[in-house]
Amino acid sequence: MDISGPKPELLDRFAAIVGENHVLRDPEDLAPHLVEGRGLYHGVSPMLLKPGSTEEVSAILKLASETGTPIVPQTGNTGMVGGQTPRAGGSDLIVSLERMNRIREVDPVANVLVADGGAILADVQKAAEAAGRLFPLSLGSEGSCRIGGNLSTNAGGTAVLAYGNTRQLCLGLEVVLPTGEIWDGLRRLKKDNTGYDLRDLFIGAEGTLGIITGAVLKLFPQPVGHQVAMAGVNSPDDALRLFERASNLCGTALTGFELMPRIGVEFTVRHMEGVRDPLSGPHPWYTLIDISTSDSPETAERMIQALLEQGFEAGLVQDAVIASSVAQQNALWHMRESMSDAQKPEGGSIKHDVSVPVSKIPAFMTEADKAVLEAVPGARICAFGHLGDGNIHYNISQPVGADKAGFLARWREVNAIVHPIVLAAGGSISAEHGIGQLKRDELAAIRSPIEMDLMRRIKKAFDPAGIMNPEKVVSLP
Ligand code: FAD
Ligand code: 2HG
Ligand code: ZN
Repeated sequence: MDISGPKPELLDRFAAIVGENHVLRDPEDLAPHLVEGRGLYHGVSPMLLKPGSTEEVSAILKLASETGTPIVPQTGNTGMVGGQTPRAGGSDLIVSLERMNRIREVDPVANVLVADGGAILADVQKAAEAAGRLFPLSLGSEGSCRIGGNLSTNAGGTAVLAYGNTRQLCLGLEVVLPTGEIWDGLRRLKKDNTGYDLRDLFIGAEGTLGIITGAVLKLFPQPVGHQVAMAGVNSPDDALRLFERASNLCGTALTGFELMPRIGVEFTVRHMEGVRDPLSGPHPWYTLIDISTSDSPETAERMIQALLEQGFEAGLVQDAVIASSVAQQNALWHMRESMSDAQKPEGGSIKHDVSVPVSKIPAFMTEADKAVLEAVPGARICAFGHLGDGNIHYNISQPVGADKAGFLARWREVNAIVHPIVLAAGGSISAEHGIGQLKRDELAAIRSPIEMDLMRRIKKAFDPAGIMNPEKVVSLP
Protein backbone atom coordinates (compact mmCIF):
# COMPACT_ATOMS: atom_id res chain seq x y z
CA MET A 1 0.00 0.00 0.00
CA ASP A 2 1.25 3.46 -0.94
CA ILE A 3 1.52 5.33 2.37
CA SER A 4 2.20 8.64 0.67
CA GLY A 5 -1.53 8.62 -0.07
CA PRO A 6 -3.79 7.93 -3.02
CA LYS A 7 -2.89 9.64 -6.32
CA PRO A 8 -5.00 12.65 -7.46
CA GLU A 9 -6.62 10.63 -10.28
CA LEU A 10 -7.81 8.05 -7.78
CA LEU A 11 -9.13 10.74 -5.44
CA ASP A 12 -11.10 12.16 -8.36
CA ARG A 13 -12.67 8.75 -8.98
CA PHE A 14 -13.81 8.62 -5.34
CA ALA A 15 -15.10 12.21 -5.53
CA ALA A 16 -17.11 11.39 -8.66
CA ILE A 17 -19.13 8.81 -6.70
CA VAL A 18 -20.60 11.39 -4.31
CA GLY A 19 -20.20 14.57 -6.36
CA GLU A 20 -17.60 17.27 -5.70
CA ASN A 21 -20.08 19.20 -3.47
CA HIS A 22 -19.97 16.37 -0.99
CA VAL A 23 -16.22 16.06 -0.68
CA LEU A 24 -13.79 17.82 1.66
CA ARG A 25 -10.24 18.24 0.37
CA ASP A 26 -9.21 21.60 1.80
CA PRO A 27 -6.93 21.09 4.84
CA GLU A 28 -8.90 23.68 6.81
CA ASP A 29 -12.21 21.89 6.16
CA LEU A 30 -10.64 18.54 6.92
CA ALA A 31 -8.97 19.66 10.15
CA PRO A 32 -11.85 19.00 12.59
CA HIS A 33 -12.14 15.45 11.24
CA LEU A 34 -8.47 14.66 11.82
CA VAL A 35 -8.53 15.03 15.61
CA GLU A 36 -10.71 13.56 18.32
CA GLY A 37 -12.12 15.18 21.45
CA ARG A 38 -9.22 14.33 23.71
CA GLY A 39 -6.61 15.64 21.29
CA LEU A 40 -4.68 12.40 21.70
CA TYR A 41 -4.64 11.42 18.03
CA HIS A 42 -3.89 13.64 15.05
CA GLY A 43 -4.47 11.92 11.73
CA VAL A 44 -3.72 12.86 8.15
CA SER A 45 -6.13 12.35 5.24
CA PRO A 46 -6.40 13.83 1.77
CA MET A 47 -10.18 13.53 1.52
CA LEU A 48 -13.48 13.12 3.34
CA LEU A 49 -16.42 11.71 1.40
CA LYS A 50 -20.06 12.29 2.32
CA PRO A 51 -22.17 9.69 0.54
CA GLY A 52 -25.88 10.35 0.26
CA SER A 53 -27.08 6.76 -0.05
CA THR A 54 -26.24 3.17 0.75
CA GLU A 55 -25.48 2.65 -2.96
CA GLU A 56 -22.89 5.43 -2.86
CA VAL A 57 -21.27 3.89 0.24
CA SER A 58 -21.20 0.61 -1.68
CA ALA A 59 -19.50 2.20 -4.71
CA ILE A 60 -16.89 3.84 -2.44
CA LEU A 61 -16.00 0.57 -0.69
CA LYS A 62 -15.93 -1.37 -3.96
CA LEU A 63 -13.43 1.09 -5.41
CA ALA A 64 -11.47 1.10 -2.14
CA SER A 65 -11.19 -2.70 -2.16
CA GLU A 66 -10.17 -2.77 -5.83
CA THR A 67 -7.48 -0.12 -5.33
CA GLY A 68 -6.34 -1.02 -1.79
CA THR A 69 -7.39 2.38 -0.43
CA PRO A 70 -7.90 2.41 3.37
CA ILE A 71 -11.23 3.80 4.59
CA VAL A 72 -12.06 5.21 8.05
CA PRO A 73 -15.76 5.52 8.92
CA GLN A 74 -16.62 8.56 10.98
CA THR A 75 -20.05 9.71 12.11
CA GLY A 76 -20.21 12.05 15.14
CA ASN A 77 -16.45 12.00 15.87
CA THR A 78 -17.15 11.73 19.61
CA GLY A 79 -15.43 8.36 20.03
CA MET A 80 -12.92 8.14 22.87
CA VAL A 81 -10.36 5.64 21.61
CA GLY A 82 -9.25 7.13 18.29
CA GLY A 83 -11.16 4.60 16.16
CA GLN A 84 -12.62 7.33 13.94
CA THR A 85 -9.32 9.18 13.41
CA PRO A 86 -7.31 8.38 10.27
CA ARG A 87 -3.75 7.20 10.71
CA ALA A 88 -0.81 9.55 10.39
CA GLY A 89 0.53 8.15 7.09
CA GLY A 90 -1.90 10.10 4.89
CA SER A 91 -3.32 7.07 3.07
CA ASP A 92 -6.75 6.86 4.73
CA LEU A 93 -9.91 8.39 3.28
CA ILE A 94 -12.67 9.31 5.71
CA VAL A 95 -16.27 8.33 4.97
CA SER A 96 -18.76 10.41 6.94
CA LEU A 97 -22.44 9.48 7.06
CA GLU A 98 -23.56 12.97 8.09
CA ARG A 99 -25.82 13.31 5.02
CA MET A 100 -27.42 9.92 5.68
CA ASN A 101 -29.29 11.16 8.73
CA ARG A 102 -32.91 10.22 8.09
CA ILE A 103 -35.35 8.53 10.39
CA ARG A 104 -36.72 6.09 7.84
CA GLU A 105 -39.72 4.82 9.78
CA VAL A 106 -41.28 4.74 13.25
CA ASP A 107 -43.68 1.93 14.10
CA PRO A 108 -45.06 2.47 17.61
CA VAL A 109 -47.14 -0.70 17.45
CA ALA A 110 -44.20 -2.95 16.64
CA ASN A 111 -42.04 -0.71 18.86
CA VAL A 112 -39.35 -0.21 16.24
CA LEU A 113 -37.65 2.73 14.60
CA VAL A 114 -35.60 2.42 11.42
CA ALA A 115 -32.83 4.99 11.00
CA ASP A 116 -29.96 5.78 8.67
CA GLY A 117 -26.52 5.10 10.11
CA GLY A 118 -25.87 8.85 10.21
CA ALA A 119 -28.98 9.77 12.22
CA ILE A 120 -28.04 11.84 15.27
CA LEU A 121 -28.89 10.07 18.52
CA ALA A 122 -30.87 13.06 19.87
CA ASP A 123 -32.98 13.06 16.68
CA VAL A 124 -33.74 9.37 17.14
CA GLN A 125 -34.79 10.05 20.74
CA LYS A 126 -37.04 12.92 19.56
CA ALA A 127 -38.63 10.86 16.79
CA ALA A 128 -39.42 8.11 19.30
CA GLU A 129 -40.90 10.64 21.72
CA ALA A 130 -43.05 12.20 18.99
CA ALA A 131 -44.56 8.73 18.46
CA GLY A 132 -45.18 8.35 22.21
CA ARG A 133 -42.26 5.97 22.66
CA LEU A 134 -38.84 5.95 24.31
CA PHE A 135 -35.48 5.20 22.73
CA PRO A 136 -33.49 4.80 25.93
CA LEU A 137 -29.88 5.15 24.74
CA SER A 138 -28.62 8.29 26.46
CA LEU A 139 -25.08 9.73 26.41
CA GLY A 140 -23.52 13.10 27.21
CA SER A 141 -22.63 13.31 23.50
CA GLU A 142 -26.16 12.57 22.23
CA GLY A 143 -26.43 15.92 20.41
CA SER A 144 -23.62 14.95 18.05
CA CYS A 145 -22.98 11.20 18.09
CA ARG A 146 -24.78 9.17 15.43
CA ILE A 147 -26.44 5.77 15.40
CA GLY A 148 -23.76 4.17 13.19
CA GLY A 149 -21.13 5.24 15.70
CA ASN A 150 -23.24 4.17 18.67
CA LEU A 151 -23.70 0.71 17.20
CA SER A 152 -20.10 0.42 16.10
CA THR A 153 -18.85 1.22 19.61
CA ASN A 154 -21.73 -0.63 21.31
CA ALA A 155 -22.15 2.52 23.39
CA GLY A 156 -23.31 2.23 26.99
CA GLY A 157 -24.43 5.45 28.64
CA THR A 158 -26.67 6.21 31.56
CA ALA A 159 -29.64 3.85 31.14
CA VAL A 160 -27.84 0.53 30.64
CA LEU A 161 -29.04 -0.64 34.03
CA ALA A 162 -32.64 -0.95 32.81
CA TYR A 163 -32.36 -1.17 29.02
CA GLY A 164 -28.94 -2.65 28.24
CA ASN A 165 -26.29 -1.17 25.98
CA THR A 166 -26.69 -0.41 22.27
CA ARG A 167 -26.36 -4.06 21.31
CA GLN A 168 -29.52 -4.84 23.28
CA LEU A 169 -31.36 -1.99 21.55
CA CYS A 170 -30.84 -3.19 17.99
CA LEU A 171 -32.89 -5.73 16.06
CA GLY A 172 -31.40 -5.46 12.60
CA LEU A 173 -28.73 -3.79 10.49
CA GLU A 174 -27.97 -2.74 6.96
CA VAL A 175 -24.24 -2.92 6.33
CA VAL A 176 -22.00 -2.24 3.37
CA LEU A 177 -19.18 -4.75 3.38
CA PRO A 178 -15.60 -3.76 2.54
CA THR A 179 -16.07 -5.38 -0.88
CA GLY A 180 -18.98 -3.06 -1.61
CA GLU A 181 -21.62 -5.78 -1.22
CA ILE A 182 -24.73 -4.68 0.69
CA TRP A 183 -26.09 -6.88 3.47
CA ASP A 184 -29.74 -6.10 4.11
CA GLY A 185 -30.26 -7.45 7.60
CA LEU A 186 -32.94 -4.91 8.56
CA ARG A 187 -35.00 -7.54 10.37
CA ARG A 188 -37.47 -6.67 13.09
CA LEU A 189 -37.66 -9.96 14.89
CA LYS A 190 -37.19 -10.58 18.55
CA LYS A 191 -36.84 -14.27 17.87
CA ASP A 192 -34.67 -15.39 14.98
CA ASN A 193 -32.36 -18.36 15.43
CA THR A 194 -31.24 -18.78 11.86
CA GLY A 195 -27.54 -19.40 11.94
CA TYR A 196 -24.66 -17.20 13.01
CA ASP A 197 -25.67 -13.78 14.31
CA LEU A 198 -24.00 -11.48 11.79
CA ARG A 199 -25.60 -8.42 13.36
CA ASP A 200 -23.73 -8.99 16.58
CA LEU A 201 -20.42 -9.14 14.74
CA PHE A 202 -20.85 -5.64 13.31
CA ILE A 203 -22.03 -4.16 16.61
CA GLY A 204 -18.91 -3.11 18.51
CA ALA A 205 -16.62 -3.75 15.51
CA GLU A 206 -15.62 -0.06 15.43
CA GLY A 207 -15.84 0.14 11.66
CA THR A 208 -13.34 -2.64 11.01
CA LEU A 209 -15.77 -5.04 9.30
CA GLY A 210 -18.03 -2.74 7.27
CA ILE A 211 -20.04 0.47 7.33
CA ILE A 212 -23.41 0.43 9.09
CA THR A 213 -25.80 2.42 6.90
CA GLY A 214 -29.11 1.59 8.58
CA ALA A 215 -30.52 0.04 11.73
CA VAL A 216 -33.75 -1.24 13.22
CA LEU A 217 -33.85 0.03 16.80
CA LYS A 218 -36.06 -1.08 19.67
CA LEU A 219 -38.52 1.34 21.22
CA PHE A 220 -40.12 1.16 24.66
CA PRO A 221 -43.18 2.67 26.32
CA GLN A 222 -42.49 6.08 27.80
CA PRO A 223 -42.31 5.96 31.58
CA VAL A 224 -45.36 7.29 33.41
CA GLY A 225 -43.49 8.29 36.56
CA HIS A 226 -39.97 9.68 36.69
CA GLN A 227 -37.93 10.79 39.69
CA VAL A 228 -34.32 11.92 39.93
CA ALA A 229 -32.42 12.43 43.18
CA MET A 230 -28.90 13.33 44.17
CA ALA A 231 -27.59 11.92 47.44
CA GLY A 232 -24.35 12.87 49.20
CA VAL A 233 -22.54 9.81 50.61
CA ASN A 234 -19.27 9.28 52.46
CA SER A 235 -17.61 6.59 50.37
CA PRO A 236 -17.92 4.34 47.32
CA ASP A 237 -18.77 1.57 49.78
CA ASP A 238 -21.78 3.52 51.10
CA ALA A 239 -22.75 4.26 47.48
CA LEU A 240 -22.62 0.55 46.71
CA ARG A 241 -24.78 -0.31 49.71
CA LEU A 242 -27.27 2.34 48.65
CA PHE A 243 -27.28 0.85 45.16
CA GLU A 244 -28.04 -2.58 46.59
CA ARG A 245 -31.02 -1.15 48.45
CA ALA A 246 -32.16 0.73 45.35
CA SER A 247 -32.05 -2.45 43.26
CA ASN A 248 -34.01 -4.40 45.86
CA LEU A 249 -36.59 -1.68 46.32
CA CYS A 250 -37.08 -0.58 42.72
CA GLY A 251 -36.19 -3.62 40.62
CA THR A 252 -36.41 -2.73 36.94
CA ALA A 253 -37.72 0.75 37.79
CA LEU A 254 -34.16 1.72 38.69
CA THR A 255 -33.00 3.26 35.41
CA GLY A 256 -29.77 4.93 36.48
CA PHE A 257 -27.36 4.88 39.38
CA GLU A 258 -24.30 7.06 38.86
CA LEU A 259 -21.37 7.88 41.11
CA MET A 260 -19.45 11.18 41.25
CA PRO A 261 -16.61 12.36 43.45
CA ARG A 262 -16.54 15.78 45.13
CA ILE A 263 -13.68 16.90 42.90
CA GLY A 264 -15.76 16.16 39.80
CA VAL A 265 -18.67 18.16 41.19
CA GLU A 266 -16.27 21.04 41.87
CA PHE A 267 -14.96 20.84 38.29
CA THR A 268 -18.49 21.06 36.85
CA VAL A 269 -19.47 23.94 39.15
CA ARG A 270 -16.26 25.77 38.19
CA HIS A 271 -16.34 25.23 34.46
CA MET A 272 -19.83 24.35 33.23
CA GLU A 273 -22.37 27.03 32.62
CA GLY A 274 -25.43 26.94 34.86
CA VAL A 275 -24.17 24.13 37.13
CA ARG A 276 -24.69 24.73 40.86
CA ASP A 277 -23.51 22.76 43.86
CA PRO A 278 -26.41 20.33 44.25
CA LEU A 279 -26.51 20.07 48.06
CA SER A 280 -26.10 22.67 50.81
CA GLY A 281 -22.71 21.38 51.95
CA PRO A 282 -19.91 19.37 50.33
CA HIS A 283 -19.81 15.56 50.45
CA PRO A 284 -16.95 13.23 49.50
CA TRP A 285 -19.14 11.38 46.99
CA TYR A 286 -22.48 11.83 45.24
CA THR A 287 -24.91 9.36 43.73
CA LEU A 288 -27.40 10.26 41.05
CA ILE A 289 -30.45 8.03 41.21
CA ASP A 290 -32.99 7.80 38.39
CA ILE A 291 -36.28 5.93 38.77
CA SER A 292 -38.85 5.40 36.00
CA THR A 293 -42.17 3.66 36.54
CA SER A 294 -44.73 2.34 34.13
CA ASP A 295 -47.85 2.31 36.32
CA SER A 296 -48.16 5.70 38.00
CA PRO A 297 -46.14 8.81 38.92
CA GLU A 298 -46.93 8.10 42.57
CA THR A 299 -45.04 4.79 42.48
CA ALA A 300 -41.85 6.58 41.39
CA GLU A 301 -42.36 9.19 44.10
CA ARG A 302 -42.94 6.54 46.77
CA MET A 303 -39.87 4.59 45.66
CA ILE A 304 -37.47 7.51 45.71
CA GLN A 305 -38.72 8.65 49.09
CA ALA A 306 -38.56 5.17 50.60
CA LEU A 307 -35.05 4.69 49.24
CA LEU A 308 -33.74 7.94 50.65
CA GLU A 309 -35.44 7.29 54.01
CA GLN A 310 -33.81 3.88 54.19
CA GLY A 311 -30.51 5.45 53.16
CA PHE A 312 -30.70 8.10 55.90
CA GLU A 313 -31.72 5.56 58.53
CA ALA A 314 -28.87 3.23 57.61
CA GLY A 315 -26.41 6.13 57.76
CA LEU A 316 -25.61 5.76 54.08
CA VAL A 317 -27.07 9.05 52.87
CA GLN A 318 -25.76 12.26 54.43
CA ASP A 319 -27.94 14.70 52.51
CA ALA A 320 -30.16 14.46 49.45
CA VAL A 321 -32.29 16.40 47.03
CA ILE A 322 -35.18 15.14 44.93
CA ALA A 323 -35.68 17.12 41.73
CA SER A 324 -39.06 18.82 41.90
CA SER A 325 -39.43 19.63 38.20
CA VAL A 326 -38.29 18.32 34.85
CA ALA A 327 -35.91 21.29 34.66
CA GLN A 328 -34.32 20.24 37.94
CA GLN A 329 -34.08 16.63 36.80
CA ASN A 330 -32.31 17.81 33.66
CA ALA A 331 -30.00 20.05 35.70
CA LEU A 332 -28.88 17.13 37.89
CA TRP A 333 -28.26 14.98 34.84
CA HIS A 334 -26.48 17.84 33.09
CA MET A 335 -24.04 18.04 35.97
CA ARG A 336 -23.24 14.36 35.68
CA GLU A 337 -23.06 14.30 31.90
CA SER A 338 -20.77 17.31 31.69
CA MET A 339 -18.19 15.83 34.07
CA SER A 340 -16.08 14.56 31.19
CA ASP A 341 -15.91 18.02 29.56
CA ALA A 342 -15.41 19.74 32.93
CA GLN A 343 -12.14 17.87 33.35
CA LYS A 344 -10.66 19.49 30.25
CA PRO A 345 -9.94 22.98 31.64
CA GLU A 346 -8.17 21.30 34.55
CA GLY A 347 -5.40 20.08 32.22
CA GLY A 348 -4.47 16.58 31.13
CA SER A 349 -6.62 13.62 32.14
CA ILE A 350 -5.35 10.05 31.96
CA LYS A 351 -8.44 7.93 31.51
CA HIS A 352 -9.48 4.40 32.30
CA ASP A 353 -12.88 3.25 31.07
CA VAL A 354 -13.03 0.15 33.22
CA SER A 355 -15.58 -2.25 34.63
CA VAL A 356 -15.41 -4.69 37.51
CA PRO A 357 -18.15 -6.78 39.13
CA VAL A 358 -20.20 -4.12 40.87
CA SER A 359 -19.52 -5.50 44.36
CA LYS A 360 -15.78 -5.00 43.79
CA ILE A 361 -15.91 -1.29 42.96
CA PRO A 362 -14.91 0.03 46.42
CA ALA A 363 -11.96 -2.37 46.78
CA PHE A 364 -10.81 -1.58 43.24
CA MET A 365 -10.91 2.15 43.92
CA THR A 366 -9.01 1.87 47.23
CA GLU A 367 -6.25 -0.18 45.68
CA ALA A 368 -6.01 1.90 42.51
CA ASP A 369 -5.99 5.21 44.41
CA LYS A 370 -3.12 4.05 46.58
CA ALA A 371 -1.03 2.81 43.67
CA VAL A 372 -1.70 5.87 41.48
CA LEU A 373 -0.92 8.39 44.22
CA GLU A 374 2.32 6.59 44.98
CA ALA A 375 3.36 6.87 41.33
CA VAL A 376 1.96 10.37 40.70
CA PRO A 377 1.90 12.36 43.94
CA GLY A 378 -0.68 15.16 43.75
CA ALA A 379 -2.68 13.41 41.01
CA ARG A 380 -6.33 14.44 41.24
CA ILE A 381 -8.39 11.28 40.88
CA CYS A 382 -11.75 12.07 39.34
CA ALA A 383 -13.38 8.63 39.25
CA PHE A 384 -17.00 8.81 38.17
CA GLY A 385 -19.45 6.81 36.17
CA HIS A 386 -22.07 4.20 35.87
CA LEU A 387 -21.80 2.51 39.26
CA GLY A 388 -24.87 0.38 38.62
CA ASP A 389 -23.11 -1.20 35.63
CA GLY A 390 -19.83 -1.68 37.48
CA ASN A 391 -18.36 0.84 35.00
CA ILE A 392 -16.11 3.53 36.45
CA HIS A 393 -14.34 6.21 34.40
CA TYR A 394 -11.26 6.10 36.56
CA ASN A 395 -9.90 9.40 35.26
CA ILE A 396 -6.86 11.11 36.70
CA SER A 397 -6.49 14.86 36.31
CA GLN A 398 -2.95 16.19 36.37
CA PRO A 399 -1.55 17.62 39.64
CA VAL A 400 -2.20 21.36 39.96
CA GLY A 401 0.51 23.27 38.11
CA ALA A 402 1.96 20.17 36.40
CA ASP A 403 3.06 20.27 32.77
CA LYS A 404 0.19 18.85 30.68
CA ALA A 405 2.33 17.18 28.03
CA GLY A 406 4.66 15.69 30.62
CA PHE A 407 1.71 14.32 32.57
CA LEU A 408 0.02 12.85 29.48
CA ALA A 409 3.31 11.24 28.45
CA ARG A 410 2.79 8.98 31.47
CA TRP A 411 -0.51 7.63 30.05
CA ARG A 412 0.75 4.08 29.38
CA GLU A 413 2.70 3.94 32.61
CA VAL A 414 -0.40 4.86 34.64
CA ASN A 415 -2.58 2.45 32.64
CA ALA A 416 -0.05 -0.23 33.50
CA ILE A 417 -0.70 0.48 37.18
CA VAL A 418 -4.51 0.58 37.03
CA HIS A 419 -5.36 -2.08 34.47
CA PRO A 420 -3.73 -5.03 36.29
CA ILE A 421 -5.86 -4.16 39.35
CA VAL A 422 -8.94 -4.20 37.12
CA LEU A 423 -8.00 -7.51 35.55
CA ALA A 424 -7.23 -9.09 38.93
CA ALA A 425 -10.78 -8.15 39.97
CA GLY A 426 -12.15 -9.97 36.90
CA GLY A 427 -12.83 -6.69 35.11
CA SER A 428 -12.49 -5.19 31.64
CA ILE A 429 -10.11 -2.48 30.39
CA SER A 430 -12.79 -1.16 28.05
CA ALA A 431 -16.27 -1.14 29.50
CA GLU A 432 -18.02 1.03 26.93
CA HIS A 433 -15.68 3.15 24.77
CA GLY A 434 -14.08 0.36 22.74
CA ILE A 435 -10.53 -0.41 21.65
CA GLY A 436 -9.79 1.79 18.62
CA GLN A 437 -6.11 2.71 18.42
CA LEU A 438 -5.77 3.45 22.11
CA LYS A 439 -6.07 -0.05 23.51
CA ARG A 440 -5.30 -2.21 20.49
CA ASP A 441 -1.92 -3.48 21.64
CA GLU A 442 -3.12 -3.90 25.20
CA LEU A 443 -6.03 -6.01 23.99
CA ALA A 444 -3.64 -8.30 22.15
CA ALA A 445 -1.54 -8.60 25.30
CA ILE A 446 -4.38 -9.54 27.65
CA ARG A 447 -6.56 -11.79 25.49
CA SER A 448 -5.62 -15.40 24.83
CA PRO A 449 -3.89 -16.25 21.52
CA ILE A 450 -6.93 -18.25 20.42
CA GLU A 451 -9.25 -15.30 21.01
CA MET A 452 -6.98 -12.91 19.10
CA ASP A 453 -6.58 -15.45 16.33
CA LEU A 454 -10.37 -15.78 15.99
CA MET A 455 -10.74 -12.01 15.82
CA ARG A 456 -8.07 -11.78 13.11
CA ARG A 457 -9.70 -14.59 11.13
CA ILE A 458 -13.05 -12.78 11.28
CA LYS A 459 -11.38 -9.57 10.15
CA LYS A 460 -9.72 -11.32 7.21
CA ALA A 461 -12.93 -13.10 6.17
CA PHE A 462 -14.91 -9.86 6.03
CA ASP A 463 -12.17 -7.61 4.73
CA PRO A 464 -9.79 -9.60 2.53
CA ALA A 465 -8.24 -6.44 1.04
CA GLY A 466 -7.61 -5.01 4.53
CA ILE A 467 -9.14 -1.62 3.73
CA MET A 468 -11.69 -1.22 6.55
CA ASN A 469 -10.33 0.99 9.31
CA PRO A 470 -6.97 -0.80 9.30
CA GLU A 471 -4.95 -1.15 12.49
CA LYS A 472 -7.92 -0.38 14.72
CA VAL A 473 -9.07 -2.98 17.28
CA VAL A 474 -6.82 -5.70 15.83
CA SER A 475 -3.73 -5.44 13.70
CA LEU A 476 -2.97 -8.09 11.12
CA PRO A 477 0.54 -9.50 10.79
P1 FAD B 1 -17.41 8.18 15.87
O1 FAD B 1 -16.61 8.81 16.93
O2 FAD B 1 -17.54 8.91 14.60
O3 FAD B 1 -16.83 6.72 15.57
C1 FAD B 1 -16.61 5.80 16.60
C2 FAD B 1 -16.14 4.45 16.00
O4 FAD B 1 -17.17 3.86 15.22
C3 FAD B 1 -14.95 4.57 15.06
O5 FAD B 1 -14.17 3.42 15.15
C4 FAD B 1 -15.58 4.67 13.69
O6 FAD B 1 -14.71 4.24 12.66
C5 FAD B 1 -16.77 3.75 13.84
N1 FAD B 1 -17.93 4.14 13.05
C6 FAD B 1 -18.58 5.32 13.10
N2 FAD B 1 -19.66 5.28 12.28
C7 FAD B 1 -19.69 4.06 11.72
C8 FAD B 1 -20.56 3.41 10.80
N3 FAD B 1 -21.63 4.02 10.30
N4 FAD B 1 -20.27 2.15 10.46
C9 FAD B 1 -19.19 1.50 10.95
N5 FAD B 1 -18.34 2.07 11.81
C10 FAD B 1 -18.59 3.32 12.19
N6 FAD B 1 -19.73 6.47 25.23
C11 FAD B 1 -20.42 5.58 25.96
O7 FAD B 1 -20.40 4.38 25.64
N7 FAD B 1 -21.12 5.96 27.08
C12 FAD B 1 -21.19 7.25 27.48
O8 FAD B 1 -21.80 7.55 28.50
C13 FAD B 1 -20.50 8.22 26.70
N8 FAD B 1 -20.55 9.51 27.05
C14 FAD B 1 -19.85 10.43 26.31
C15 FAD B 1 -19.91 11.76 26.70
C16 FAD B 1 -19.20 12.71 25.99
C17 FAD B 1 -19.28 14.15 26.41
C18 FAD B 1 -18.43 12.32 24.85
C19 FAD B 1 -17.65 13.34 24.05
C20 FAD B 1 -18.36 11.00 24.47
C21 FAD B 1 -19.08 10.04 25.20
N9 FAD B 1 -19.06 8.68 24.83
C22 FAD B 1 -19.76 7.77 25.57
C23 FAD B 1 -18.25 8.23 23.68
C24 FAD B 1 -18.93 8.36 22.29
O9 FAD B 1 -19.90 9.37 22.28
C25 FAD B 1 -19.55 7.05 21.86
O10 FAD B 1 -18.54 6.11 21.66
C26 FAD B 1 -20.40 7.13 20.58
O11 FAD B 1 -21.09 5.92 20.43
C27 FAD B 1 -19.59 7.40 19.32
O12 FAD B 1 -20.47 7.77 18.27
P2 FAD B 1 -19.99 8.69 17.07
O13 FAD B 1 -21.11 8.82 16.10
O14 FAD B 1 -19.42 9.95 17.57
O15 FAD B 1 -18.85 7.78 16.43
C1 2HG C 1 -19.34 9.52 30.53
O1 2HG C 1 -19.88 8.57 31.10
C2 2HG C 1 -18.53 9.24 29.29
O2 2HG C 1 -19.50 10.69 30.89
C3 2HG C 1 -17.19 9.92 29.24
O3 2HG C 1 -18.46 7.88 29.02
C4 2HG C 1 -16.21 9.47 30.27
O4 2HG C 1 -14.58 11.20 29.84
C5 2HG C 1 -14.79 10.04 30.18
O5 2HG C 1 -13.89 9.29 30.52
ZN1 ZN D 1 -19.57 6.67 30.45
